[in-house]
Amino acid sequence: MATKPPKGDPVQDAPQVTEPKHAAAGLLAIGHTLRIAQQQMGVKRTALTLLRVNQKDGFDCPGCAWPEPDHRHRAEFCENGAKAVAEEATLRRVTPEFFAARSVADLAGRSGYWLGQQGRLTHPMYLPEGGDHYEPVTWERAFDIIAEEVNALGSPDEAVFYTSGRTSNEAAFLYQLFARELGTNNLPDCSNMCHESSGSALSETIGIGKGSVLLEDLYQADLIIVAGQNPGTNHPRMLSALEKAKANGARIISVNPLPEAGLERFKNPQTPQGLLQGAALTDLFLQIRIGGDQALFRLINKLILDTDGAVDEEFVHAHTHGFEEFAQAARSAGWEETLRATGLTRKEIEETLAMVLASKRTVVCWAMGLTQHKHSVPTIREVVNFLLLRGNIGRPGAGVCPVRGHSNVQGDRTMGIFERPAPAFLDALEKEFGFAPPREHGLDVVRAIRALRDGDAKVFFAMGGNFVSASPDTEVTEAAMRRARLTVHVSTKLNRSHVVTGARALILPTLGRTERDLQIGPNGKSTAQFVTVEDSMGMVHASRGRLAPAGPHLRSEPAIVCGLARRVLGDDTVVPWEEFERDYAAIRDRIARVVPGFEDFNARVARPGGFALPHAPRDERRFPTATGRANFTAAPVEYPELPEGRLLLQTLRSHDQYNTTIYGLDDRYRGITGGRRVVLVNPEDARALGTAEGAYVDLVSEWKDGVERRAPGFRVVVYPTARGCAAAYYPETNVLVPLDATADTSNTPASKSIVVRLEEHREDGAESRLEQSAAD
Ligand SMILES: Nc1nc2c(c(=O)[nH]1)N[C@H]1C(S)=C(S)[C@@H](COP(=O)(O)OP(=O)(O)OC[C@H]3O[C@@H](n4cnc5c(=O)[nH]c(N)nc54)[C@H](O)[C@@H]3O)O[C@H]1N2
Ligand SMILES: Nc1nc2c(c(=O)[nH]1)N[C@H]1C(S)=C(S)[C@@H](COP(=O)(O)OP(=O)(O)OC[C@H]3O[C@@H](n4cnc5c(=O)[nH]c(N)nc54)[C@H](O)[C@@H]3O)O[C@H]1N2
Ligand SMILES: [Mo]
Repeated sequence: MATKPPKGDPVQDAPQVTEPKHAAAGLLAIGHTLRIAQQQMGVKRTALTLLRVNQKDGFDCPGCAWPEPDHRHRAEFCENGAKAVAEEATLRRVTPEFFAARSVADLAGRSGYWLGQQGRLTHPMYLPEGGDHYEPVTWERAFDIIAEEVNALGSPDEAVFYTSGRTSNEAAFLYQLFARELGTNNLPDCSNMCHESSGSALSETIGIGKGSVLLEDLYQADLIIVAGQNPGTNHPRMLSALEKAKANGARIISVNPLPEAGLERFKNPQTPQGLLQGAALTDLFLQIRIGGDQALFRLINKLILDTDGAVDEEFVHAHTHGFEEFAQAARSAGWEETLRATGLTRKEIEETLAMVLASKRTVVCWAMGLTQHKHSVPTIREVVNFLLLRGNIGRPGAGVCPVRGHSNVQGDRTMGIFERPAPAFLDALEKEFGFAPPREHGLDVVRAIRALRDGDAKVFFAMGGNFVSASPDTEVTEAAMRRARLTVHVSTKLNRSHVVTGARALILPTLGRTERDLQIGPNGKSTAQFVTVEDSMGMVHASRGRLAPAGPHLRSEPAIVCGLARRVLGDDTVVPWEEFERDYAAIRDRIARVVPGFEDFNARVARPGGFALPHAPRDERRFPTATGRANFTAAPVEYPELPEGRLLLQTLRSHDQYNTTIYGLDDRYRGITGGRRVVLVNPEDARALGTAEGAYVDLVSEWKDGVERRAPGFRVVVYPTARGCAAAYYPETNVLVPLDATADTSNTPASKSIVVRLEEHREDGAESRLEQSAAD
């Protein structure tokens, strides 16, 4: 058994392991956070910046999409929000001299962590065809290059316009407007890899692809089920809301293959007693097998149906469709199969049922643990069935709560960043601007990769994000990008997508949330602009940065889209791009006329705290679906089949990362420090597979195409995860996710259920299967 770390990078690849923690802090864990922030920003900038996060006159935290309470705390941010802010407000810089000193090949050999730690991009940079170094270019020349390539395409559908979820509403609206005036719906976004399954399941069943609860509902709920989510790391401020709900008498069930520290105990750093003891959050922990959630909810639904008086007959009769068919399917759910699929005990499921039946107001929260499987859409539909059965949608304290990731990913969708736009949205766009937007559906993330791979798409443009690292099947994706004629990234920080390029490449540096955005008005005076965002609960509010920009050459995202559109479209445009660039209020006036719920946008967003978007199921129990009612659905139950001697691998986030941005090498709550190449394995599985704590293995994924996908040199960490289930960090493991392994309907990469085998890691590159132990 290999127990020496592989020769990789000694600083990054020698992880240390201690016991996992059982409690997490929500808001600011003071000492730790300030240290990280000060390393990047210095003392004064840290103080100035952090106090503005999520305040009514401040900027929206570039971390997660969790909403702000109406009565904000003076420090309304968490440790991980502070890290996100520090990453952006860092004083480190990536200048033309930096690029002159390092070839693209050199940079491509560095880790994503190293690239991100170099600092903020300061100049537009250009990699000419055949060149080996990026060189500085003017903005005008950069736009010329893009226009040259885009206008040489056989069809606008050979261009792809990706968006990551930090983009403001204003920038997103302009960006989709530009793509559609150019003539394409190729607008893939990070949501395709994230909550697309939630959107697909919810629009079909309740008529709107968004959550139906507000913060107030969580406070009023008497039962909150948190399934497939790790709020202690990814939505720390949610823990304060859960604590408040508990104080009001709510009970909490967490459904997760891993015991996650934040859900066990929460130490609220804002109260002295919280900091000392913390509050237990979870009343019942269901340590489910990966992918077992649909089976779990199906059986609970059957048990509800079997209990006299448990179904809200009045609601079902008045507001739903498809009950009979669903009930018939649910009644055939069996204990045995459910126990096998979930790995739970009969007693645990009976306890769950008792809590469900005792509840009058239930909320279900979920994130990537439910959305990134082959059967994610039917899983989330089953959650909807569960809530509908007891009338838990459209009344206070109850509903669906998909917890979004990126801080404005929900807003970007509302603004029309979608490859399959609704006809009504396109009609409104057409009416407002007077051009005919394309009607055929465009490419999502997975289809965009295929199009680039096959030479059907030739220009790739990204508004933020790190497409190469975030996407599945890294080798396929990288090869696909390298086939492009031109790749362009509007970015704040250096990342791998800048160094795995098409024949020509551009990096366009942009302002972040924390920075002042001045635009020169018609009178020649510069005026401070603000942007708006929508959080996970459909609240829209303003975000104003105050820091001086990272450099004088940075442009705002709206200004970049305007410059690009003017140059690419030339005289072929009916959109007043100059006006939009000068004054973002003019953009909001158009949004107000195109997007329902934004009437009188400028006036309403001027109110501190902003406003809530309408949500028919929540507000009036109206379900704008095809049937005009909330739809029960009756899909067959699915769960992953695991071949002998294999593990089901989920790829997740450590405490020290934001997606592909690595803040540091520790995963504090899970007791892992100093490295990321670890694989968490259940003790009995480790024994059965003939491996042990501290061994080094390769992860090899098995998929029906027979292609070998290997991630070498992972340290085994014996960890209390569910049987048969393993976990390792993304994006290091994206090489293992086959491009074609996606969720039905939503096409989201199934990055939470990859069948892998472990092989002993050999430095000479030879492969050898682990010996199966006698116990097996
Ligand atoms: N600090 C920080 N904050 C973030 C991010 C970040 O990277 N860092 N990313 C942001 C983004 S874009 C997003 S989408 C969110 C992601 O937020 P999460 O969804 O919390 O992120 P993951 O780390 O992917 O965690 C998935 C959770 O689901 C569990 N899980 C995995 N498979 C299953 C399953 O089959 N069933 C059940 N019931 N559970 C399962 C895992 O054990 C884990 O607890 O966070 C956002 N906020
Ligand atoms: N295996 C696996 N793969 C996954 C996931 C998983 O759980 N497992 N999760 C998926 C999910 S949920 C998501 S959301 C995607 C994330 O996919 P992306 O959103 O594409 O990736 P990020 O890492 O969030 O993007 C980071 C980059 O965004 C840029 N950036 C930061 N702030 C700004 C800004 O204000 N403006 C601009 N223009 N650029 C900015 C910086 O240059 C930074 O390097 O990854 C997905 N991929
Ligand atoms: Mo996400």
